Amino acid sequence: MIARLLRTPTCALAACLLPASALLSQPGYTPTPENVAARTWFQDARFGLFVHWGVYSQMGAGEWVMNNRSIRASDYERLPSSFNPTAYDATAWVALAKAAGMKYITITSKHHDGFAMFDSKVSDYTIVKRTPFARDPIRQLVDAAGKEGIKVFFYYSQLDWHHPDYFPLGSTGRQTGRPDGGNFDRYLDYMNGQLKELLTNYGPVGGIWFDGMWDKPEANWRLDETYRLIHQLQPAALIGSNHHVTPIAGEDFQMIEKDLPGQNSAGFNKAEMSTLPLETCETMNGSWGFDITDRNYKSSRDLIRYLVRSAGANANFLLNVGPMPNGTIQPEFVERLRAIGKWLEVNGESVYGTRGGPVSPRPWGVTTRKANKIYVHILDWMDDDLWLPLDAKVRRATVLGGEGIVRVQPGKGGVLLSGIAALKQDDIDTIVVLEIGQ
Ligand code: FHN
Repeated sequence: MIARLLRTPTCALAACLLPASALLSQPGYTPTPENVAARTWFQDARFGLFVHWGVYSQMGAGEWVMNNRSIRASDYERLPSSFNPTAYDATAWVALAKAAGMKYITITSKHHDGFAMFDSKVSDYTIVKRTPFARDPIRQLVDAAGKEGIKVFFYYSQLDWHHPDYFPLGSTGRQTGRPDGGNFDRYLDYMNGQLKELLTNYGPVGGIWFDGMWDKPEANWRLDETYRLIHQLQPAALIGSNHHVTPIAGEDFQMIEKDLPGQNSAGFNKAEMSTLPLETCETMNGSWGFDITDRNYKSSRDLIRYLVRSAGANANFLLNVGPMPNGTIQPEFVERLRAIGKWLEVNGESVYGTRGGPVSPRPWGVTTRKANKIYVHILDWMDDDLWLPLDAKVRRATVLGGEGIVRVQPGKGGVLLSGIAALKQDDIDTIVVLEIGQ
């Protein structure tokens, strides 16, 4: 936990230091009808795959290895020459995401190390030009995902530990040996050039998942220009930025990292939850990028319950894998993804297409809602009775994916569910479905 906080940038700093120019970016932004439709699709999707993959994967020490081991940019540039993921199979990645019940994939197109995992023509620091692999894995992923109806979002790091014009330096990447100088506006022109490529050359894009503004919160990131560019090229592409502050005009969804909405166990999720679509992201062990020593795997049970609690908080869950340098996803992750998919095959109607339910998240569990059904997810409850502060007429109560009789007694300001102990389907989630009506 402490290591995580030490390694995690002081994102909370951003909350008080973003310049007015950033906070007012794309002032007066009104989402187009296609963007509004994309937001609804995104909320209905509820579950996505996060992929952190880059030349850093070869080091087996996570995606921050360049910073954490103070690797000079000129030395780090040796890494691409040995990156040759011969076992990379985009079709297999997409099939695994589908088997997990995921509806979209968010992949790192460029992380903080500045290395483009796509065929960028505005840079010579790319997977096509610098590696023996010499192909565009993101093109392959987009093509495979398109065949299966899976949307692809691009993670893009505004923070860049390699580019000489990313200057003045921010709070990280200070030991990379870059010249003491550079033109930040020229860097932003380069960044916008790459974003134009991503939004022009890869078909319909689910959205752009920005990260890294927290590195230089006081800088003028010219966000209005970048957000306008994205929305002009693809109005339906959703913009989100992991800046850990209240969403800025022009953004279409709000992400939270390693916490459920409204919580702040990670120490940097201090921003108020907005009314934008929400998404929380989490790792399956403790690392985003491949870490060969990190065996701190979360159980399938805990990951499913995190998905349920996310949906109960009206948020999507973006669950991460860090593929190995050969292009395969480690078996511990595959096992968990398949287990989640199996659970969703039976219980998915209580997650997909739902919104947060009328009873706010509680220690015992959460509720989700879709049409005239309220799904009561009983996660941690030992009593036989459960009182729900619910202003609705319950016409019928059943158990999703199981038998058992649920007794429902209306009361003042709510309903009492009884007979819960006998309903226990498994130790993951007992879901009582309340059909409500006049
Ligand atoms: O520094 C990044 C980190 O490497 C990773 O990409 C996460 C994913 O949410 N975001 C930043 C840390 O907040």
